[in-house]
Amino acid sequence: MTNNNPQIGIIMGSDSDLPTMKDAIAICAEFGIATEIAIVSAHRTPQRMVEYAQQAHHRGIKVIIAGAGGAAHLPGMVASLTPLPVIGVPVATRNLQGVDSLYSIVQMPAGIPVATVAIGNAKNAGLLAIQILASHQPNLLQQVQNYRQTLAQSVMDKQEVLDTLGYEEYLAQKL
Ligand code: RP5
Repeated sequence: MTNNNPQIGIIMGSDSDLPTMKDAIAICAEFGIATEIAIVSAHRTPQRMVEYAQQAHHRGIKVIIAGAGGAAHLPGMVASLTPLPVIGVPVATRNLQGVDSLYSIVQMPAGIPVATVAIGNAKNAGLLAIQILASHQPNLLQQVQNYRQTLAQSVMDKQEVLDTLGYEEYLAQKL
């Protein structure tokens, strides 16, 4: 699935990462940002990974979001091959719950950074990519400000309900 003139590349090591990575795709769509989505495995398709990373900026991609689980070499290897900023998403794993993915992605050597989000938090990866684009796109910057206002408003709405119901009834309604 690829939109016209994508600015954000969203890649993942396996289709099994898609249930996690869909949150990055969705938030980019919410902001009207065109994305390019691809399965690129560091281990199963290493040559494809090299080509993707080396060519992305030539196609107009500005930020790459890379999700992977387990050994999770994809974000770091892509970062080593592209001048673009790379955001890594550690995907949760069955045996080690994604701690393995997190440690693998976050522990980059000096000189080749990967901005790593929390385990499974592809939405934040999407938001960070949007904010990187927004730093030089005033309209997008305003959208980010608006988004933050909706977050703040949702907290105030909850406070109002909490004040009205009291905590016990509030909890009962959430169950
Ligand atoms: C990694 O191995 C992928 O990113 C995925 O998280 C994990 C398991 O892949 P599958 O065996 O489900 O294809 O490379």
